[in-house]
Amino acid sequence: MRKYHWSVCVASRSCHCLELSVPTASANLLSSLHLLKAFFMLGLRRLVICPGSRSGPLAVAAGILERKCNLQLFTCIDERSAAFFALGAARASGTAVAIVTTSGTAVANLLPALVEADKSGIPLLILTADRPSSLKNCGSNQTVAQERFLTSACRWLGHGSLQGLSTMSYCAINLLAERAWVEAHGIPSGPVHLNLPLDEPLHITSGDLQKLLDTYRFDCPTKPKKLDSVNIDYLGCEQFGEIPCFISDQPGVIVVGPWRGSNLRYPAFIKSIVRFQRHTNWPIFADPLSGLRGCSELKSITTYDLFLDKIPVDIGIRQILRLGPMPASRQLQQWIKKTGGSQILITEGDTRPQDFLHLAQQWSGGFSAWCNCLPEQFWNMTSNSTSLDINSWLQCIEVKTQNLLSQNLSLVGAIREPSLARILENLIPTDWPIMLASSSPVRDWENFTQNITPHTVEGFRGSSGIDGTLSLAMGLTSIYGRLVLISGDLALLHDSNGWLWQQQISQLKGQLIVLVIDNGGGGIFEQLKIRPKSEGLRYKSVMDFEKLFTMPQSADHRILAAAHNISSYVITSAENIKSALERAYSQSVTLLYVGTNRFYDAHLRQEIRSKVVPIMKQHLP
Ligand SMILES: Cc1ncc(C[n+]2csc(CCOP(=O)(O)OP(=O)(O)O)c2C)c(N)n1
Ligand SMILES: [Mg+2]
Repeated sequence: MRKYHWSVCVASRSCHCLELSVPTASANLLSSLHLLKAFFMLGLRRLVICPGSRSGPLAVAAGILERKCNLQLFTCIDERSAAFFALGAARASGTAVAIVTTSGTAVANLLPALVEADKSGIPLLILTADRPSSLKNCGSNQTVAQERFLTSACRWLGHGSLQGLSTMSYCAINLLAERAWVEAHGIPSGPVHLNLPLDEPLHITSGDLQKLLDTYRFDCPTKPKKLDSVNIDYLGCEQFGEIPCFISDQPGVIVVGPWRGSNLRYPAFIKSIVRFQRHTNWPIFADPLSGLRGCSELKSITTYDLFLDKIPVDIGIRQILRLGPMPASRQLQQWIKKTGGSQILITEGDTRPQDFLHLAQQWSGGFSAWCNCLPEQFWNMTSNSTSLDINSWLQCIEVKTQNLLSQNLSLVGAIREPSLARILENLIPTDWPIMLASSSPVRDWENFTQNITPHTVEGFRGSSGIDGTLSLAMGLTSIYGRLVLISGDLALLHDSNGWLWQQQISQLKGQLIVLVIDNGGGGIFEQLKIRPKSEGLRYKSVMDFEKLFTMPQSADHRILAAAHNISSYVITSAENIKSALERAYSQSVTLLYVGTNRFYDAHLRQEIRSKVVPIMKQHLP
């Protein structure tokens, strides 16, 4: 076989340098190295490798960049978990994390995390190795239509030369990398898939690798190259069309959903909302994932899900400013629908339709930009006094409902799920970010917390899957350094492979506390209307609710954790929570196990809702 003169080609920046050359293992490695280096120059700092032979050149190239340029390299045998981990890390860092996989079903396993990344606007870079076109569609092993698997979730699909990456010029590789990076960090950000055919021979000998390492020139940039087309910190008024405006100084309300913008723009968002509320006196209904709860400069209403269905339809609200996606609360959704009025929905650059109620005029240029673009006369207008009255009235209900919660959610004795949210909120230090798994943990936090502490609260509700929970938490921990995950038993079990990350998190000196609420299956389903009213045998003949919905599992979370060398503590009463947390603060990855009764806790939630009724009667406007 003809030897490939890689050293000559490395020096050359010609677009034709490598065309028509015979592929060799060295050429595959050099092309892979060039591609990853191009991403590194654009700002890539973290990469997850899943094992495979076809992706070998990319893996070796990543290993070289780890040694030479401090690329942070993670490894994972399970592609689904790898993608969720990368998603968590990308969410916390605000920059794309790359995932390298081999061909075949490895690629299909990435889809769940990409669906979430797409919906919640988180950048990811998927690099999948494939066979060259000569081996496609002819029965070759592990060769599938992987270039199309991720289509529905990706901002952009690109590919290397169908003859193999090594046949591409460095110039073409640079262009491919730039395009992928720009598309992933566009507005909204999201996943990008590069399918990369690699021809054989794939694997360089250790002797050739040594030669390459001796001669290859590394220039690791400390600052990423700035691309004009990646402009994630600024949204302007112009490119999103006419600015919608409220027509008068009528009373309104601000509804804030989970934050889906760039991390860099968040401080400006907060400033704008403080300014807007001070000016209008409109009340704010803030989702826990909005980051606004506990913010001392804002007065948020947080118990809305408990009382909105009990207030009169017309309380004088004539307009609604909706920021970002709809909060999880069903009562709030119903209330917005009934209230109608003039509604403006502002997203942070996401132009995809977000108003499933079909009531709002959507503008996608970002809230800060919207405030800055509002006409002077809006800011000169004095606030409508009715707004102040409505706000004070709602604040009064908020205080009364919070008092009711304090009276009814015991902080001692047997642990009840709604109380747990309130206890944890007060015990977890504010420098420990919290991730709430989908299902009851996120809803209990929304409804039953006191919201006087400014925690960073994460949740992945783009598609509200219970999959990938533990891997997402591990990914967040890799950036934040510490995290408390609050998860249901099924959600944790769904992603039990996520425990495999503990070794790498420990090496990073990261700390993760996983608090699992084991209520013997999907407690959320207890709220379904189809749930038989009693557990009596009578209903068994109608329907086996446990078998069809809640699906309790017999696996023991503590034994699973122990198999991964993770210590666990069983919390048996509310008084134990503090000491269990304190023990966990000094460890790397810990499981705290809380057993609850989903049947009783579903009743407790209902009971609290019914106790809100008299409060509302006393405080009708
Ligand atoms: C991937 C995925 N599969 C199924 C569902 C539907 N689902 C929503 S909540 C839930 C049960 C969650 O149970 P658990 O984690 O124990 O939390 P709990 O409801 O008990 O609070 C299921 C299966 C989902 N959201 N995502
Ligand atoms: Mg459960």
